[in-house]
Amino acid sequence: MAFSDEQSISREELALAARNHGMPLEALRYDITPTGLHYLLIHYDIPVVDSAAWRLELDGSVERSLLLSLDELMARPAVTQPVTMECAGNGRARLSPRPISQPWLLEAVGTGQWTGTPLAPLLEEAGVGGDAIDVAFTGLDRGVEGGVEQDYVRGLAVDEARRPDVLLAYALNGQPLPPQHGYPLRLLLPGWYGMAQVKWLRRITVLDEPFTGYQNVKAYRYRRTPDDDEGTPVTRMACRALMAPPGIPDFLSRRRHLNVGPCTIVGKAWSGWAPITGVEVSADGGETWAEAELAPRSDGRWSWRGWRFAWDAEPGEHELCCRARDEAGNEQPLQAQWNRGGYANNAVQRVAVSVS
Ligand SMILES: Nc1nc2c(c(=O)[nH]1)N[C@H]1C(S)=C(S)[C@@H](COP(=O)(O)O)O[C@H]1N2
Ligand SMILES: [Mo]
Repeated sequence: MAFSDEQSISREELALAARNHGMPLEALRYDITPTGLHYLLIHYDIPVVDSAAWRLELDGSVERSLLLSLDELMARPAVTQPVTMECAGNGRARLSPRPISQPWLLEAVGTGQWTGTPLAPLLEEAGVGGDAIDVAFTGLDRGVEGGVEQDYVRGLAVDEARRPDVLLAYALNGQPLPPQHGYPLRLLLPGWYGMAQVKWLRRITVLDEPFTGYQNVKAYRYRRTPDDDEGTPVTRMACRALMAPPGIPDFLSRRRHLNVGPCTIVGKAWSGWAPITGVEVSADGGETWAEAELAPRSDGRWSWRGWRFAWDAEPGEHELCCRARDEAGNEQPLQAQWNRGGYANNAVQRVAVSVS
């Protein structure tokens, strides 16, 4: 992994950032992110898929392999659930030195209304062997990464793959998956960072040995020191709150301008580890904090939770911050914690506002 100590980003990073757009933070006002506003992350190219010819293979350490068409998958029991998804690299561009990769600031998140069929009954039908350890999910996309030519493949522990809320999703917000979100089928693993949610799925292989593919063993590991080569796997989403920046932006700097007086700050909060228990807001750069009001929990466990905060904006310069905590006792740090891949930087959001 290459690094940069510079603030300015390279042309390569700009090219990645233009392909893989974020969710504009004003879209935090929607409970369900409109499809075109959901963030995007695509390692290689978006495959063009003929759904009539496409099949999903389920094979490996099973009693009987399955070969399923899209119609057959759609004829199975369907579940629709709102799921918040975040890229593990969200916040990467705020680290120093900065890992050279997709340079996300804060916007690599979205909540889709996903429809699909549960994976567990399919694994049951195939008859997963008693010595199964991992399940590999292979996409149709192929590229070169870290000098290694590869299909996009992720491995997952078989017990995690059998969770009842894991879906093979074929629709987003009531429409067939758009090409960029994985048409015709993707894995949906609620609570985990995006890399696990394999798009353009073509094959599911049950393994009786640990999966050792690039995306699990080389990429997506927390390596906290320069000489830690093994690291630990990146899995669930760290807790985070984000606010929709209040007021109006300056075109270039994005600095916010706000009128004096009462202002309602709104945002969303989520954690892949445990339900959100609170969000705090600071109007003085993190010196003092006050509790925000959480919206009723109505959308199920895997959707972000709304929150609001009544602020009386006084004239002057302010730095607004928000931070979330969850039932497992996780709380967002004030300072970023560095790791080599630039994953899971959930340091608090800071929004500079001029009030007049
Ligand atoms: N086949 C495949 N699946 C993939 C990827 C990919 O490049 N290829 N990117 C992953 C990453 S890193 C993320 S963050 C999510 C992004 O999903 P979205 O673009 O639908 O938001 O997809 C994941 N699934
Ligand atoms: Mo990602």
